[in-house]
Amino acid sequence: MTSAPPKRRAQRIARHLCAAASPPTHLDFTSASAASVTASLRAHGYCIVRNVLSRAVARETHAQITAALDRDGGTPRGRNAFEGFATRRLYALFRKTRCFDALALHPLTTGAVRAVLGEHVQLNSVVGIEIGPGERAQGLHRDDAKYPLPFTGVPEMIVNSMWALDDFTAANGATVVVPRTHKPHGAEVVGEPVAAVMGAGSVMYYMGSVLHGGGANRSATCRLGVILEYSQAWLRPQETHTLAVPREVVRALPPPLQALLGYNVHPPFIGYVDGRHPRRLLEEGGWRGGREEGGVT
Ligand SMILES: O=C(O)CCC(=O)C(=O)O
Repeated sequence: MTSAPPKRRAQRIARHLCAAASPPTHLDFTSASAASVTASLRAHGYCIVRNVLSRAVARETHAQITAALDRDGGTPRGRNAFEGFATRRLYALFRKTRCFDALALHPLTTGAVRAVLGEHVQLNSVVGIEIGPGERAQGLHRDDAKYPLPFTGVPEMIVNSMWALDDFTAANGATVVVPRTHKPHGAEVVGEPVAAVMGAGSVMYYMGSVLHGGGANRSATCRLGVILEYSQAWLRPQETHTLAVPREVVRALPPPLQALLGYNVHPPFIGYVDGRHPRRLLEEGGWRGGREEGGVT
């Protein structure tokens, strides 16, 4: 038996060492932590955490999102190839259902999001996505490309999470992601796309700068998932939650969720309303209350 030429052997060993040192792309919820998700996100641009929700909770959540999609005559399909002509999208999700209130504050998510983006974050887009049979693959894109900012020299602005409420398979439209196309790697690194195959109740976290897209649905059934996209609180969010979700609904939500929905101030004063902290709008008589010194209160 002849051994491989030294250069090829060295390359093989380097690849092996690299893989051994690299954090796993897939974690189990029972052993995952915000730190392990963050390490995987930084290394690969994405990370799948299995079984964040039990099958029973995933089923119940699926039923509630589907009910919201079907309400009021039903949500129409997409208007363009990006939304998907065979896809239904549930926008203004926090006006239409309460089933993601606690999940938006899940400590695994908020821990990883804040580790990447910093303390001051908000919900950017929140969308239920039901990809129907026959849907074509969505174009690969970067979530942060919606902002007219250069790829380099700007910090990571978005961390997204895709909550699978059906089993995601390569046939039914599992999200497709291209590993290691996130910052600081950049456009020059073109890897092989992989399908984010995962069971219902699992979550894929992914950087706003990683290439990805909804997969083609070649199966006979729909694929339902919900994206909770978080961003730096200094950005204008994709959906204007302060208008999409009525104030009387927001008043009943936990304060950390109110903050994620836009009732926050990014230091020193981005987001004030008439010079006051926007959470004052949610307080009984708060708007007319005293005017504290030293910042937006
Ligand atoms: O539905 C998916 O799997 C991903 C959708 C997506 O990336 C988007 O609509 O921006």
